[in-house]
Amino acid sequence: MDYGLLKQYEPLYVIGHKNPDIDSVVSSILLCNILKSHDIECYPCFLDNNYEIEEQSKKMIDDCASLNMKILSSDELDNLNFVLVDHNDPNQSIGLNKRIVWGIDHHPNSKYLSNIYIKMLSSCSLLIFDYFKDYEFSNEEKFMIFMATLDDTAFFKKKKIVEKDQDIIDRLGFDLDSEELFNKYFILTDMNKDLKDYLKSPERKYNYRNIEFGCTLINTTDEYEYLKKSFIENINKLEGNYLGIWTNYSKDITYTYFKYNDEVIEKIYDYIAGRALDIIPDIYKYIDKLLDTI
Ligand SMILES: [Mn+2]
Repeated sequence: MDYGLLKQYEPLYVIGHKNPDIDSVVSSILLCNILKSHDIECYPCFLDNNYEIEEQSKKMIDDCASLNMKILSSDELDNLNFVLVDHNDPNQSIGLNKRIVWGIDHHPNSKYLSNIYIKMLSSCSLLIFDYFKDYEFSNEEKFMIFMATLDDTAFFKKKKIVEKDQDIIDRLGFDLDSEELFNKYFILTDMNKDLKDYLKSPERKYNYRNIEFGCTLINTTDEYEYLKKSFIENINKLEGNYLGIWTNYSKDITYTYFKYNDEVIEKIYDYIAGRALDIIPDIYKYIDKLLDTI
């Protein structure tokens, strides 16, 4: 890490993605703590719109971190120097053509930026913990990382990802019952709400090789399995491309429906699949195949 180079761009504004989750929040706090320990002026920040923290993350943040984010207004972004955490597509935060000095992320590469360090670990917080080996993380910081990793891995239920990172997670030193924490914090999707409303306002938007698609996640149980059919029908009716993800936590199965050019492709994972680390890479591969065979 070239701290001298980063110092030339201070003050740095460290920012996660829109609709931030605990991983975006914790990653920006941690990275600022680390950079400050190298005498670099920096601030964890949010934008003044679309930075409402997700409900489940809010509960978890309350129990592990103190929020002290700088709020930036959308019209002052052009003159600031940014560091991105927990995303590598600037469309998911400050927009294109801003001054992005560096970044660290655990999502598949959107290929918008070349100066972002990307490695596909369970959470960006965990990646920061593993990457900055010369920094002495406090117990509070380690607990924040543990909580962010719990959230990003559906409380370690995304087994494929977690197994790969088990050694790093163990180094945090928390031997807590993840099932108990799942029951305490995990919020299933409210199925009393109209599914169409969830689809109409996708929580995340992707743009890969000029193919744009919104994405909605439904986290539910056997009780609402009967609604899956209408979920798929509604995806069919949407305009444009779309990725619908339906996870059944009674059976630990994830169903994905990718609508592209008026066709819906179903892919079923016989485990709880992670959006960032299992599903999106498969979608990107699918898009690559489509575009490269034309
Ligand atoms: Mn994350």
